[in-house]
Amino acid sequence: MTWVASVLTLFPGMFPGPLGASLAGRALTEGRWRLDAVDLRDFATDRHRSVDDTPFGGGPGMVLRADVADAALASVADGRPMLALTPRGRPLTQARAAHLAAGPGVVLLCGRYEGIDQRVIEARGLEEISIGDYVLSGGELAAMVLLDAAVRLLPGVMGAAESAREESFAAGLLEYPHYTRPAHWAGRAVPEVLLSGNHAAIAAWRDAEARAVTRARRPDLLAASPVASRVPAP
Ligand code: 9D3
Repeated sequence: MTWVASVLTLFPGMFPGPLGASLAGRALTEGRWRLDAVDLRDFATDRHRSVDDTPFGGGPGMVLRADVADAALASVADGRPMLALTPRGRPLTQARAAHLAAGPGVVLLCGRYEGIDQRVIEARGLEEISIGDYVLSGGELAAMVLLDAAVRLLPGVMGAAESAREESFAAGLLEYPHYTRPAHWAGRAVPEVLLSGNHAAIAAWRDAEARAVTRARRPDLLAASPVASRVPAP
């Protein structure tokens, strides 16, 4: 019943790390989810406790051994979805995070080295997930990103008002710009419409700003979203 995340890693000391602070950390303290960091090295079998080896076929770097990863996965497998954080995975999406949050939890295998032996990925049916097109030094920070995205969606973690507002924003536009006091700062004024008290005008201005920033920065979102591409009423 409690949502459980098991993270298989060579650096269990990295967890909970930043997840221990803020929203996810409070939820962890409140028992809304559990985090279980598992040391891959505990599943090594030789006297040097090796977890990696050189790639068959040659090439740079080292590969996480299938037998070690498999034994670690077997130690936690209980029907939860099993994912591997790797740079060659499908990009993480809000929809995937929401789907995982709706289930019993996750088992996350963190990549390190050049990669993970393909046979354990196939044998365990691991779903490979990336968090974007940039190079990290391992899967641990990516696992934390995935967990943060999922845990905030667990029942009782976000406030109800916040959740509802977010659902209405799932439409797929970037947000309009925000302003607070002071109304004048460093020679810069807040856009006048925001001080007008005219709520219809404010809503129209925010909508136009959201479309403009989305068109400039993320035209892909405009193309994908039915709401985003709708022409506003005159
Ligand atoms: C040139 C070969 N590199 C692939 C891009 C090798 C390589 C680099 C970095 C292999 C592993 C890693 C470590 N990265 C991750 O484990 C990782 C990751 C990432 O680097 N970017 C985005 N998402 C992720 S999820 C795991």
